[in-house]
Order: sequence, then structure tokens, then C-alpha cells
Amino acid sequence: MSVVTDPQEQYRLITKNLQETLNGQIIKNVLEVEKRPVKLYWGTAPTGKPHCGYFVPMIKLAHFLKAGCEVTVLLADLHAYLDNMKAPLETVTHRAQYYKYIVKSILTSIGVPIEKLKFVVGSSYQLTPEYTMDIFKLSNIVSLTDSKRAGADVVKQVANPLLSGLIYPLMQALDEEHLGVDVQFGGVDQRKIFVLAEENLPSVGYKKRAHLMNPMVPGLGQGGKMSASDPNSKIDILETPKNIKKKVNSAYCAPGEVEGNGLIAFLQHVVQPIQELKADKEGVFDFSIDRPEQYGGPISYDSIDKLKEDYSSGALGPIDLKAGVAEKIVELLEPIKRAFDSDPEFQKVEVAAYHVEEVKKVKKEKKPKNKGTHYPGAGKAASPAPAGEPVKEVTEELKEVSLEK
Ligand code: STL
Repeated sequence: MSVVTDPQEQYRLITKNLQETLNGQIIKNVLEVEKRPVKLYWGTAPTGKPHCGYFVPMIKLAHFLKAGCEVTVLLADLHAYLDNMKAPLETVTHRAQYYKYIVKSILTSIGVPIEKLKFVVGSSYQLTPEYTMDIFKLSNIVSLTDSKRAGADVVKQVANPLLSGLIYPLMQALDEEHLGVDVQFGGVDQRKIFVLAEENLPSVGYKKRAHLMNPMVPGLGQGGKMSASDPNSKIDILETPKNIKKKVNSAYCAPGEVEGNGLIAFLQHVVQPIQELKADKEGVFDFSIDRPEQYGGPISYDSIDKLKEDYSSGALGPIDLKAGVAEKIVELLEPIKRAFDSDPEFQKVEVAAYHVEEVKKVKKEKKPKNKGTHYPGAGKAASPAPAGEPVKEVTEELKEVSLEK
């Protein structure tokens, strides 16, 4: 991957394919006047399991690195916890490490050098006295209504909203200062938090940052939705080829409808940009479908617009589109699956992050009855947990896993 050094070319690459840029002048000033690398971060809250949608921000990280930016990935563990405890405290550290493996292996799989990419775990600085004091300062400036509104598109909306949902946006704003960046990047769903940061950081003596927003790309579910409740609407990064084909086959894909079509969106927002990055050339596109002879034989496209046109007119139907896209996804995920299969540490982190409940259950079934503290051999019993604290059940399997690096 060749690095771009011309400031105008850098700016063009930094903002390529974005839906919106706020305060782009801040970026131009760093490039043209200060003449130094742009410092930028992307935050992700390690809640669920990363899926194919992760390729979309990864492509932008590739653009930023190619433009010579200093890129930081924030593994926002406390945010995952503050968002209605989507990740329980016991697993959030492991999930953050799993996300780090996924980000690294996706970027490596698309040929992006990651030596310069920095990873920061949120709790490593968000529990310091300075950061805590900043939360209190900001809480004296931002109203309840403004913080609630800022989080509306990001924090899970529930019937009885928790105080944590109001702290979440304040901390995301403060992360810009504490990570020492010029720019924050995210999906356009982050817009309200980005605006909250721009409007309020100056009131606590910090500078206003630029904000870069990716479009929301439709998924594979009904109406292009990706929902946690529909496992078929998301393809896990480590999904097997068999499951990939099954999920793509069940994808919502109305004949003739290009708008909101998750499969066409994937070709446009993932497959084409990756091919451009790999070829180091704009506008390249190469997509072939191994269509059976009786339905017209193999087809290939060198332009996404032509593919859209054909899908619109019916010259390309859902069955053939699905077959071609499934094949492409299998091809994209293959090197990542290989990295996972050949790295025991990666595998251990996956277990600790997502299979702890299962491991616990198995152990529980095997556990002998509690015979009380006075039977012979009871001396080794662990001391009880302090009141109000859940008893931590560290299983044998997990003790063997060395996760701290
Ligand atoms: C999600 C889903 C998603 C992005 C985020 C969270 C972002 C979290 C975040 C947290 C702290 C930051 C920046 C971003 O400073 O797509 O659940």
C-alpha cells in the first residue's frame, strides 16, 4: 500500500466515500499549515460479536493509514458496559481483546500494514482522577435533555432508561481530548454525540475536533436491517462457508430493487473499495458470478453501476446475485478464518469473550453438592464474596487461559 503525501490528495482520501464531514477545515489546517500527520480515532464498543459490517469502517481506517494519519482504535470497554450492560464486566476485557484481533486480522487480510495502528482500551485512562473530574465538569454544562438526545441513536433505548446512558455521550466527547486527537471518525449514527462534543468541549477548555461520518450500509435482514434478534441478518467474521451461503440465501433481496439491498450495498461499500485498495487504483471493480449454463452461463461485471442497472431491469436476478456475493464473502473471510485457526491465543480470547456462560454451565453440572464448611477438607474453601458482590466463578478452563498481555 503506497502512502499518499500531497496534502490535497491526503484530504481527498481521508474524506473519500463519507456521508458527512464536520469542520473539515481543522484537518486541512493540520495538513497544509501545521504540516504534520493528522491524529484521528475510531471508537468501538465491544458488545456483541463483530460481523461483516465491520469491513465498512475498516476500509476507512485503511484510507486514513494510506493518507499518513496517526490512527487510534479505541476499544471502548466501559462504553460497552454503560450501554445497558450489553457486555458484562466479567467478559468486557476479553471482548475488547477479541475486537483487537478482529480489527488486526481484517486489515491484514486486505493488505493494510498495521504496524502504525494504535489500540487503546478505554478503561486504561477513563478511570483516572483527571478523566473523572472532566466527566463532573461536563455534567455541570450539558443538560439532561441534551445528553439523552445525543445518545438516542447509539445507546439502546429501553422503557426505564438508566443514568449510564447519560454518562455515555459525555465520556465519548471527552475521549477526543484524552486521546489527543484532531478528528473522530464513526458511523453517521454517532452524529448527535459528535455535535455534543463540538458544542461542549470548548466550555471545559478543550478544543473542538473535526468529525468524519460513514454512511449506514444496509445489512442482510428484512428491509436491509441488521438486527440482534435475527441471526440470519448478520454474518459473523468467523462464519463457516456453509453458514455464509445459508445466510446469504435467506437475505432479504427483492427482485429489481437496488435501494436497501444489502447484497448490492456490500459489493459497493466493501468489495469495490477493497479491490481499489489492493489495486492501488480508483474505479476498479471485478465481480463474476458462476451462473449455470441453463440460466445463461457465467457473467462478470467491471462496473457496479452496470450491475445495478442489470439488477433493476431483471437481467440479473436475486438467486444469481446471492450466489456471487456468497462466494465473495467466503473469499474475503477465508484469510481471517485461517489467522484464527492458526493462532491459539486468538482462539482462547474468543472462548473467554463469548463462551464463558457455556463453560460455567458445564462446570456447574459437574460440581458436587455443597456439604457446608465443617466437613473434612473444607479448609480450602474460598472466602465468601463481600456483600453485594456476585461470587466470581473462575473455572479451570479459564484459569489456563493467559489473556493479559
Ligand atoms: C456501538 C456501536 C458502534 C459504535 C460504537 C458503539 C461506538 C462507541 C464509542 C465509544 C466511545 C468513543 C467512541 C465511540 O469515544 O457501531 O455500540
